[in-house]
Amino acid sequence: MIVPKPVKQEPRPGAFVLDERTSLTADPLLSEVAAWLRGELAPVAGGELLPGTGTEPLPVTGAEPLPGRGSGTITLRLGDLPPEAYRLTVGQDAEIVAGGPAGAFHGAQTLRQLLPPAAFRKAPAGRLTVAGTYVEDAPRFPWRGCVLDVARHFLTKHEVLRFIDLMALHKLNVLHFHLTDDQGWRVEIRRHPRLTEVGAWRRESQTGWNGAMDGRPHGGYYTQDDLREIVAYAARRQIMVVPEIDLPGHTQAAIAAYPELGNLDTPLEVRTTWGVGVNVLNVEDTTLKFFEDVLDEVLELFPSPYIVLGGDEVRKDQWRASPSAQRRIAELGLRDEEELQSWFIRRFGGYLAARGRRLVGWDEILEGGLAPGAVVASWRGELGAVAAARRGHDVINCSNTSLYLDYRQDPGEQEPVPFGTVLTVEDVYAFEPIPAELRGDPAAARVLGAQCGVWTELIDSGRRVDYMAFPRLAAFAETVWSPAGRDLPGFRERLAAHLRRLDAIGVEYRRADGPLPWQTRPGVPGRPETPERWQAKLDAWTSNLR
Ligand code: TNX
Repeated sequence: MIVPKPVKQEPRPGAFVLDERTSLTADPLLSEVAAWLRGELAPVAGGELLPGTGTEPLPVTGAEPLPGRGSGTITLRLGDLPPEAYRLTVGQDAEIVAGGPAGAFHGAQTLRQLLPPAAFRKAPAGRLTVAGTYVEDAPRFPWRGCVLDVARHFLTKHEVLRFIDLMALHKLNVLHFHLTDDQGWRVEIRRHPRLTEVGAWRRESQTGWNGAMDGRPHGGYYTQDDLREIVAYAARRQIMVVPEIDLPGHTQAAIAAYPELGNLDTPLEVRTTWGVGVNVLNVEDTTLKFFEDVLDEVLELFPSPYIVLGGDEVRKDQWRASPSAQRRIAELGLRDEEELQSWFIRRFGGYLAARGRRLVGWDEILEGGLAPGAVVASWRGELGAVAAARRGHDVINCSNTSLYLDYRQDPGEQEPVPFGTVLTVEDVYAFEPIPAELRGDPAAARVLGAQCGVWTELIDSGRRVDYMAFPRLAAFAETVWSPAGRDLPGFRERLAAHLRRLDAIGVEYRRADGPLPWQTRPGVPGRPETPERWQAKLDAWTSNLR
């Protein structure tokens, strides 16, 4: 009943019992994984899981091990496997053989899931037994991500760390950290302190589609120490944190802090409403330099080989009206504002490349041509993924029609204020990371994997993140980790067992049988999209990718 489903699992004789005298021995190269596993299991076992004394691991599947004798050993070993692959054998003892730390970590997560749900509590739970079993496992895709939008609604550092733990439980390995947007700037930049002094706070927030506002200030940001901690915490859990600094649109919070970055004479406030904004960066040299300063600090904080610079939903109204943008277009011999955006992104792509990093951008960066080596995060359906892969770019499939977890999970009235269309847990489970059009095409190899998205316009707290992300994130995890092909009845069974784990952790996932605590607020009508209207909108958005 492991989620995501492993490649192979079969029963074995014997049983392993976690008790206060269980020991844990690891290859020195796996000592961090061992320390992490000790940290998770020690409070439950009631012991310290000290290393065993012998250097030779105990035989795992002895002829007739006594079932449930207890005080066995957990062993983590390196073996000749790919880095993320592992083999787990459970009998009197438990042994994980892995290609590297990532594989050992995933194997350790599987071992935790094999234990009863009480293993996910933080207090001694008596003797916990695992029936003998053998698991062989490795991920289908190397990029198994989740976008976490902390710009629209701030999540405390503590909530982010908890979310990282939940991602790791599901064997996801990329946190795409959406740190900046119109509604908030969440990363401390020493050189430009007003970005957080001013840009991290807004007066109030829009609560629905009729323009209702909540009348309460909202905000917060992460200090550089917080971010270093988040990155290290994630790394220990085999998760790469990829930061996003969204440019040149989605920048009203930065412009509110430093009006000289924008195109207007009048000051702006940090944006309080949702939707694609009209305020974008200007293209002055000083603005480019400003964001190079910002990125200098961002690169220091985030060692990931990838940096996301957004590029999505850039409205061109202000550039059309701006003499300096028009001058830039003329100087560079560009055709229009679309090409100006493309130039802007290429320029920062060059900045990143010179520093050994790769640019990731949303699929709009394909418009007007893109530097080779850039990675496309395709979100408007799947056309961007197909186009990018065929043009030789690596692709991350973030299809909104399958993976946007801000969309409601049921058409019913009891759901939170709707955003977009309906996306049930079954819809997410049915997602296939390789777009249909690419099947059988060598360009399919360009699809590195996929990402689900927790966009937080209407997700205003950590509790609501739980409700929207779970259990759909578990379904997503199977689409990127488990072998191709779907088995919905099997998934339903695994999920039922998995929900007991989420219960033990204290995750407030959406329960099919209620209670549903997130009522649509009275007086805040939703704007549910009909499937037809939604499709029409998607077609319009992506017409230039066909
Ligand atoms: C589109 S994904 C956006 C986000 C919104 C999201 C809401 C992307 C590149 N742009 O800014 O939060 O839809 O579903």
